[in-house]
Amino acid sequence: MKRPALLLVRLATLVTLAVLAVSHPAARQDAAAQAAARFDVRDVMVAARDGVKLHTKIFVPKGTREPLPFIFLRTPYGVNDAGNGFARPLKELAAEGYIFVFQDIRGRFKSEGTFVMQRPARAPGDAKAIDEGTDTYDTIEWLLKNIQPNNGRVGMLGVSYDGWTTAMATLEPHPALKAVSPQASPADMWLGDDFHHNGAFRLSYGFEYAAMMETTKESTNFAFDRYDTYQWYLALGPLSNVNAKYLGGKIPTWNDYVAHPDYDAFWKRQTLVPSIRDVKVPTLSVAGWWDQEDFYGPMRIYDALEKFDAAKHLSYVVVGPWNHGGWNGAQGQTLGAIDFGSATSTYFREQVQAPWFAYWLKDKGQLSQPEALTFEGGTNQWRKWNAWPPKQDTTDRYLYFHAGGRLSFDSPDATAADADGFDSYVSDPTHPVPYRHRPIQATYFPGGSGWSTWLLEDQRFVTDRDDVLSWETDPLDADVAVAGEIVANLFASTTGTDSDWIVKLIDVYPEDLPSNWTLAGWQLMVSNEVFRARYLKGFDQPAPLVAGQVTPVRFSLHTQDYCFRKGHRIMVQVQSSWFPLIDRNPQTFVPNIFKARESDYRTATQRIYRSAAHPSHVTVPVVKK
Ligand code: PG9
Repeated sequence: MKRPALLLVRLATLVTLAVLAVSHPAARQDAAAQAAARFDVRDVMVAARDGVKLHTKIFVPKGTREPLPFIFLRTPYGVNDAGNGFARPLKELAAEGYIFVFQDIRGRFKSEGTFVMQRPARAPGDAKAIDEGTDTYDTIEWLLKNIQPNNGRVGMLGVSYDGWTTAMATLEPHPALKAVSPQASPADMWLGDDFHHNGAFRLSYGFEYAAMMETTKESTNFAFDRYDTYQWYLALGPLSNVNAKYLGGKIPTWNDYVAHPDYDAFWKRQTLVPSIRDVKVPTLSVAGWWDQEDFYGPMRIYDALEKFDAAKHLSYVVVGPWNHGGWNGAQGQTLGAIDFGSATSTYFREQVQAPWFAYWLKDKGQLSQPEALTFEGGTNQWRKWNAWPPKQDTTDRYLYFHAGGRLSFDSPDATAADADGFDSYVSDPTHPVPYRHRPIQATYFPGGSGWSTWLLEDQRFVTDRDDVLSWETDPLDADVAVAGEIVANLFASTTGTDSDWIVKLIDVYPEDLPSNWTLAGWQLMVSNEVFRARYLKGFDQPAPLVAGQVTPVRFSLHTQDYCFRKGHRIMVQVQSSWFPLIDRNPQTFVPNIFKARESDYRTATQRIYRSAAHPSHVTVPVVKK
């Protein structure tokens, strides 16, 4: 049954798009007028090889005589307001002098053709097929011939979807593509980016994004009938109600989630990782430590490129204290409640991104980019590494769980108090743990949403719940800096036959913090991840768990560069729901959770073992002094 209040309305999307930094209408007009004064603007339809025409906006600096390179962005979010980006985030690049080109990708806004969510790369040797790479190639070919004066070189950059179109352009690149910066680009939508993490479905994002992108050719936000979407998603019941009540089978991406619950050929074809077979274009990968959408992707792309980069040295990575696309924000000194001590975004745009493109596209300056440039939270400083994760500079240490909520580097057999061996909680799918404090506004709620900074929220809002376990160290008597991959190693059991395990590594600020009382006792998530246990045998082999059996569950909490300061504590939390970020696990094995019935959702008693035989712990790469 359709409820009238749930009509879909058209709203300007608030998706992080590099070119849409100025959002107030008056400011937008101003920015457009300024752009018109500085550039000759052309709106053209560029034909791709199959005849489909792509809407393209071109900005040539007025009075240009010297041949300039192109900076090219391709987006599904609409290029009409593209000129706004010259105020920021493209300010530094505009000051350097480029011809800017913005294009609506196939099937979106004013471009012809059919939109396919992350259209897979064409198969090797399939010369007749098209993909985002061929559309880019064809456009570059057209630009070189038709837009003057150009110097024959092209650079590409973009955040998220636009980062992904950038990465796709490098698989079979046009020879004129001389430098790229894919930023927060997803790499694998099932393993770790927007739609799933380790097989756990990212319900709120997966639903809202698919509806936004595929309801109309432009962006249309789903209209919830309530402000707190936690309630809406809980009232939704099983996932089969999405099509039955709201989407009516009309949103292709939702239908793909339902048809492909496991890591099958569909998702394996969509990931771009296996298509990375060389570093063909100098690449600056960019990511944010607190990216609420795509952190896995940029790091995975960097890893994949590194396999081919030993001799070439064309691939670099930068990771800062940012959320999704945060390096395009005004200053980047603060994120949520946390102050990182300096204008990290300005620094990136002025000192890293602008010199990167000037070097490759204009032969200007020296390339002083370190292999990996990462921001160490806690001490709030940029660090340079000759590999990421660092290979020789760290030692793996193990933070073990103990009785009484204690966490320490001592293994459990050292303490008699660990004899009882486990901590336990009841996970109830009718009362899931919220992933951020309620009310949980829609992801792109036009009146502002906590979505963009939820990863930095104070975790005290769930610490006292009976279904969240916490272990914490004593106050540290010296700084503990970690740099590299953090790994959760649980020994867990459930009375159910399927389960989600969520592990969070947390920096607990001191209670006594006269320098900033608002942060006293703050529990800041440093790393986190979820694992859907039906995939313990393999992501393409879902299998029931044996109820009551102690099972090792090991998964990456990703890399970090973070210093837990003296006087702070380190905390680990474990829970089995994170709602509605992640859909509820029925806790009863069913072949396809998208088709589960309400009666499949059952309460389960969870145990996390912390005995000598089953020493649950988190591995942290501690920086050598
Ligand atoms: N995170 C968004 C996205 C990228 C690619 C596919 C689906 C979603 C974005 O911000 O563009």
